[in-house]
Amino acid sequence: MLSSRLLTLVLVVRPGRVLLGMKKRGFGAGKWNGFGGKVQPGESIEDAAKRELLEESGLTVDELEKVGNIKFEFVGETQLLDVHIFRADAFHGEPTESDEMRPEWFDSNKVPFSQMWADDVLWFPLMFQKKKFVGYFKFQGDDVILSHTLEEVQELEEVQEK
Ligand code: 95F
Repeated sequence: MLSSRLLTLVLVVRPGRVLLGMKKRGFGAGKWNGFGGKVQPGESIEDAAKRELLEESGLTVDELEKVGNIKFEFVGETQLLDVHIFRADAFHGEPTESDEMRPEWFDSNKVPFSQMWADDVLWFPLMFQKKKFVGYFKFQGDDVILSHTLEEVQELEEVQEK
């Protein structure tokens, strides 16, 4: 029996560009990623996504588009990480470095996949095309994908938030 933990991930996109943050400490340190983190008890997933985006990048958004849901298993760990992925096409504020993240804009065709989680290269193209997707990745350590599934879907399913 594998319990799961809800996490959020937000990609801020401008025409031809994407904002990524260099994770400065903790889980995923040294990797570029979107902005996100843990959903707190009693908080909706979307509110958590907006909160973490603000805390880590200094940006606020009026609207987030749900784009994906990926469940990650790490061999030897008992918790499945259930990551809800959002895209923001508009925002307020200026990207600002936080304790957690150093933000930087990248051209969409120069995304630094070699310094990112190994799954990202597989689903960023879908995210850029505004396609919705669900997936499952089984990692061994932080860098090796043992197996995965990834499929485009018409609609993302509602989540039981508890
Ligand atoms: C991506 C991840 C992970 C992986 C780290 C934890 O916060 C949510 C995002 N996150 N993001 N793209 N891949 C393997 C670790 C679960």
